[in-house]
Amino acid sequence: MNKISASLMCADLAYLYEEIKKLEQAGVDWLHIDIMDGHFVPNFTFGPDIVKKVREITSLPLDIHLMVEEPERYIDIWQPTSKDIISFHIEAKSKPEEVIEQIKTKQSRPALALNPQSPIEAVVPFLTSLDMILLMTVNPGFAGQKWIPEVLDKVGQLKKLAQEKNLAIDIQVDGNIGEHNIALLQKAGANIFVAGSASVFASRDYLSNVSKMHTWLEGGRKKGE
Ligand code: S6P
Ligand code: MG
Repeated sequence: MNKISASLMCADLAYLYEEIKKLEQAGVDWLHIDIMDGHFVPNFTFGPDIVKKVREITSLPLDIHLMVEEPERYIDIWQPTSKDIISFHIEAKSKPEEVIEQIKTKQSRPALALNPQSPIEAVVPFLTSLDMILLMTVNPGFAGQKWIPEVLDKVGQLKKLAQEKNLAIDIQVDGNIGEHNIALLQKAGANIFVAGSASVFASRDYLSNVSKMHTWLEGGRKKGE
């Protein structure tokens, strides 16, 4: 099932509560929260305390994207729910199998993220233990970049692999998702779309922007379906 995960990095952060309520009313499926450490990527965004607060004020699933070295240091800082998903990068310094177990121990859902230049082969050994693979369509760190179309092939490769192995794994794409690429990415096999400056946050009318996204997706989907 297609899902829209609205990237809070693109919201008006001075009004985070109101923004989250508007996103709920607009019918987004998940809230995407980028956590950066200034090492793995050259930027900072949200930290675990914000995640704790957001967890208190919404029942939407949280889609936590850790762009950090040593992700194991950050997973126990808040209490996720079983609907939440936590992605960490295969390129980060960590032992992926241990981090996956740590996330499962928190009763949450583990995912691995892959930078545009990293090959799909890097995540293959972990596929059966994961709920989702996040394929970056921009170099991580900043919103508002141009997508890297070569990632389209990787989406196709991953979808094929998942089908061959009979795995019902979600494929998420993150970075400059919009009208220009969403149908292509969906056709290649992606089903979770991180929505940022080129879609949900393209204007202040989130309700209309979410409806537009549904019309861009093949087969569409009305709010509430
Ligand atoms: C980028 C980050 C993303 C952005 C997302 C939305 O490092 O992982 O989640 O927030 O890409 O922004 P945009 O403008 O690319 O759609
Ligand atoms: Mg992200």
